[in-house]
Amino acid sequence: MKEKLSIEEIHKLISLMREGFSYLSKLKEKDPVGKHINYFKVPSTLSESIAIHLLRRQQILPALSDMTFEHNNKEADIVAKNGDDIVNIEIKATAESAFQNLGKKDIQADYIIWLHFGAYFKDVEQTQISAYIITKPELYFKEPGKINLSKLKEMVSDVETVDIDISKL
Ligand SMILES: [Ca+2]
Repeated sequence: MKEKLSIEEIHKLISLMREGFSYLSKLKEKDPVGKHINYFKVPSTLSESIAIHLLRRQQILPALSDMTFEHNNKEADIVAKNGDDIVNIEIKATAESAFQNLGKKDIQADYIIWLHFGAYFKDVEQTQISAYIITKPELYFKEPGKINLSKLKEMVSDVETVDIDISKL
């Protein structure tokens, strides 16, 4: 099982990410060729750890409040259980370039939780991120493929959005 993060470790990793973004921003401005440097991806350990804390506190998917949540790397990123009831949850994360690959496993999951950080790592004043929750993604997506946030909102008209204040985690 993958190692996951405590709340304290989440905040530490976020502050390292912000340091990294700030350094890369400086390099990007230092010389015109700097613009070709890419920012880091959101580490999946970070997004999955944030998601499991939010699920356990019922800040997202409160309908699953009688279930326990575990990290898993076989069936889905997070598996919720209550007796024989099993719910598979896939976690996606994006920063500003809001592209994601939807795989077969994502489409077949019971839920996708998409954490959108936007400028969160660049802008140290920003405390909020958004969680988009897609119920039964197979109803909306037939084939695996690339997707961005605006396409998601267009295809999943009833996508549920929850604002998350990371500083209150
Ligand atoms: Ca994932």
